[in-house]
Amino acid sequence: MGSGLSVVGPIQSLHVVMLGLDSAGKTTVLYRLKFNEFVNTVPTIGFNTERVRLNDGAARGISCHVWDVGGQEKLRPLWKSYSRCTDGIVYVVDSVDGERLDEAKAELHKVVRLAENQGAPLLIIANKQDLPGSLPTSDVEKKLALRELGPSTPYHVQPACAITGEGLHEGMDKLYHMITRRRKTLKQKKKT
Ligand SMILES: Nc1nc2c(ncn2[C@@H]2O[C@H](COP(=O)(O)OP(=O)(O)OP(=O)(O)O)[C@@H](O)[C@H]2O)c(=O)[nH]1
Ligand SMILES: [Mg+2]
Repeated sequence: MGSGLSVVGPIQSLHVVMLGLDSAGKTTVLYRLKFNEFVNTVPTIGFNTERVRLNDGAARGISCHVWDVGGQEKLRPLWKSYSRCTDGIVYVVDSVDGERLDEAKAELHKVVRLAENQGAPLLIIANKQDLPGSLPTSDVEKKLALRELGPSTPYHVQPACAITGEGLHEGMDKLYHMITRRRKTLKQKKKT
């Protein structure tokens, strides 16, 4: 399933997995990135996958294979196999649902701590910023205890609205930068 890390030279395509609790907005993000329009969703039973073309910053033109896995509790055991060998993890949270951020944190830490995912760059999408009462990114960062993940996990928290698409490509560009940096470091380590 993994793409890039074995590829030498500039990145042509990426492989990322999108996780998060049910109803966080993952599938809405996926179709917004794919079709550049709002698509009404139903809860995902299993997964959706699309190749999307990134269009912001240095990531412009890069093809990204995105796997969107259902977030209901009974489906979360699947996250492990979908996140294996991925270039990066996109973790979507509902910024209005403060009550479930503890649960979101526990599930995120479980995935990031898997041996296979060590060092995988992490993009947190603080979604639903259009709604009143949505938490700012600084609060999301604190509630998810991202600093506790340690220095080996680079991360970025992106405010976004999957309904309008605001912030999504910007966030993917940030993820692309983190992935590029990680590849360079790994290459240098190999040489020494
Ligand atoms: N207001 C608002 N609603 C959103 C946003 N993103 C998604 N939604 C709504 O949130 C609901 C859940 O969205 P989904 O994309 O199906 O959520 P999901 O994370 O894929 O959920 P599962 O498939 O169950 O894991 C839908 O009614 C979406 O229209 C957003 O940025 N703002
Ligand atoms: Mg879904």
